Order: sequence, then structure tokens, then C-alpha cells
Amino acid sequence: CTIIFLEMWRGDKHKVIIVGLDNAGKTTILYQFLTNEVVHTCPTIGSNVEEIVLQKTHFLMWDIGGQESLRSTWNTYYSNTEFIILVIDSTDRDRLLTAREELYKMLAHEALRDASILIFANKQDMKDSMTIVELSQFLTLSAIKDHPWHIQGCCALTGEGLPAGLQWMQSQATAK
Ligand SMILES: Nc1nc2c(ncn2[C@@H]2O[C@H](COP(=O)(O)OP(=O)(O)O)[C@@H](O)[C@H]2O)c(=O)[nH]1
Ligand SMILES: [Mg+2]
Repeated sequence: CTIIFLEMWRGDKHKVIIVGLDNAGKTTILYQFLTNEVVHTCPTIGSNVEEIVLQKTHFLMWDIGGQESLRSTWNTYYSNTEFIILVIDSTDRDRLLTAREELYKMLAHEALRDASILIFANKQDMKDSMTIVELSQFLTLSAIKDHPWHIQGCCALTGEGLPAGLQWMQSQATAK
């Protein structure tokens, strides 16, 4: 644990938090990262933390629970976060407003001032899923000027779209 802290402090590891409402697909995405041969992973560090290595860039990914009762605890994970992965269930129109509220609450948080945000528009395999354009408009992403952001369609079940999202994070990390 001390070693990890040191490495993070030296900037060798980039802290990532995976957030989103419950049932969005967070755990499935993390699992896909761990089984994908594009990335190299290290043994589990903690119950909800995994290390993922892409082209020599190390990411420490924290899977944070999304149930309503847990959302108020998200901010305890915020310090030193460089990347937020927001997972959206693209079929969940009823809760998109809630997801948007959570997004803007995070972006306004002081501890996340320097964080970049990757939005995974998950469940693109479902025929009633919202498109990237629809989601971008609803989430008014073009209004986000103070954080680098990227939206990526994906299907966590097959892993489609996930490497492209990781690649964006990797390019952001090396540009920092
Ligand atoms: N059709 C479809 N189902 C998915 C996808 N990703 C996750 N799921 C399903 O959605 C449910 C919730 O996924 P989970 O990863 O547990 O969500 P979490 O609560 O955000 O961690 C599970 O039944 C998954 O199998 C996807 O891309 N497509
Ligand atoms: Mg989960």
C-alpha cells in the first residue's frame, strides 16, 4: 500500500475512479479490462481496485458502487483522481437526468478540478439504446470547458469500444 502511494505521488500511476448509477455496467467493464489481452493487469490490490497497464501507462482503477445510498460516499475517493470514467446505461432514459446531475456535481467538486472525464455510453448492443449524439446533447457535453472529456460508445459484454476509451485516457495521461 505504501509503495502504491509512493508511485502515485511520483506520478507513475494514474488514479481512475469508475462511477455511474447502479446497473450501468461498471463491474462488467472492469472485468473486461482484466480479461482483455490488450492490457496487462496486476493481481488484485483491493476488493475494488485493479491495476491496468496500457503501453507502459499504469492506471489504478477504483470501482465505486453506484446505489443511491453509496453515492454520497463517492467524494471520499476523489483525492488525487486524474480520470473519472462515468458509465452510462444507454437504455436507461428514466435515470439519465440523475446521471447528468451526478456528472455535474462531480465536475464542480474541488478535488476533481484537474480530472479528465471519459464517458462510456454502455449497452450499445441494445436496440433501444440512445446514440452518442443523443447522449452528448442530453448531457450538454459541449458546455464542459474546464475538463478534458471524451464520450465513447461501448458494449461491456463483448468489450467493444473499451480499448478505444482506454486509448484516449492513455493519450491524455502521457500529455499531462
Ligand atoms: N446488454 C448489455 N448488458 C450489459 C452491458 N454491460 C453490462 N450489462 C448488464 O447490466 C447489468 C449490470 O452490470 P454491472 O456491471 O453489474 O453494473 P454496475 O452496477 O454498474 O456494476 C448486468 O446484468 C450486466 O450483464 C452491455 O454492454 N450490454
Ligand atoms: Mg458493480
